[in-house]
Amino acid sequence: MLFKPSLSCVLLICTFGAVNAVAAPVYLNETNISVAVGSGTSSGSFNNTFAGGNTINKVIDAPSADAEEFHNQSTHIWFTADSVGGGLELDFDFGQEYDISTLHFWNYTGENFDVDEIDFTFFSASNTEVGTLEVFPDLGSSPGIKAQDINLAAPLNVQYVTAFLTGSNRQVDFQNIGFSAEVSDPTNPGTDPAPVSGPGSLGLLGIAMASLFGRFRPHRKWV
Ligand SMILES: [Ca+2]
Ligand SMILES: [Ca+2]
Repeated sequence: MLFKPSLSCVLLICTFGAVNAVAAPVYLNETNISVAVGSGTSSGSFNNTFAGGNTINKVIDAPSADAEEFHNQSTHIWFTADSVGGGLELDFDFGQEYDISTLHFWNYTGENFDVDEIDFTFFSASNTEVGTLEVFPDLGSSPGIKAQDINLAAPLNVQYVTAFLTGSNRQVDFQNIGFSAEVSDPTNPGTDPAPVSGPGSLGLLGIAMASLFGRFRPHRKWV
């Protein structure tokens, strides 16, 4: 027996596919976001950070979350605050709203220079503050520095991120900051749990399947 699924059934299955197609996190780096030194940066010195024509873009130049970097003047950022509590502010613009899931941080390998704390502030596309987080990263791996992956309980719908990096001894030295994130669902106000890949989309599939099989129920003839 041949069954013809209804149009609504086909549409629902397509919707399920589309919802899940946008669910894969992407790695954000210099190809899809921008970064600048923020005005909240304390008085201090950038040492050799910008020597040889280097720019702050080297904080987002890792080609992937798994990339390895070696510590040299072309790869790292080194800031020394004038006083304890001072630090470096970085302002990220994602270009559109994302739901961040993971922070990737390539720290310096020794306690005398590494980053000890990162204070994040998150903003929506309308530049409204939507949350803050404190992160205390580990020392970087040695000799090749690979990222520590930190699950970030960031708010949804984030376009702008401010990161304030400090060292307990005024030294702030690291290689890269990266984020893995999904493009936000434009219909989600940003205050609800993440809507993708969950019971909601499975529910749509369930409705579709019910619609499909509902059409195949044999017609019983009551006599
Ligand atoms: Ca770098
Ligand atoms: Ca330190």
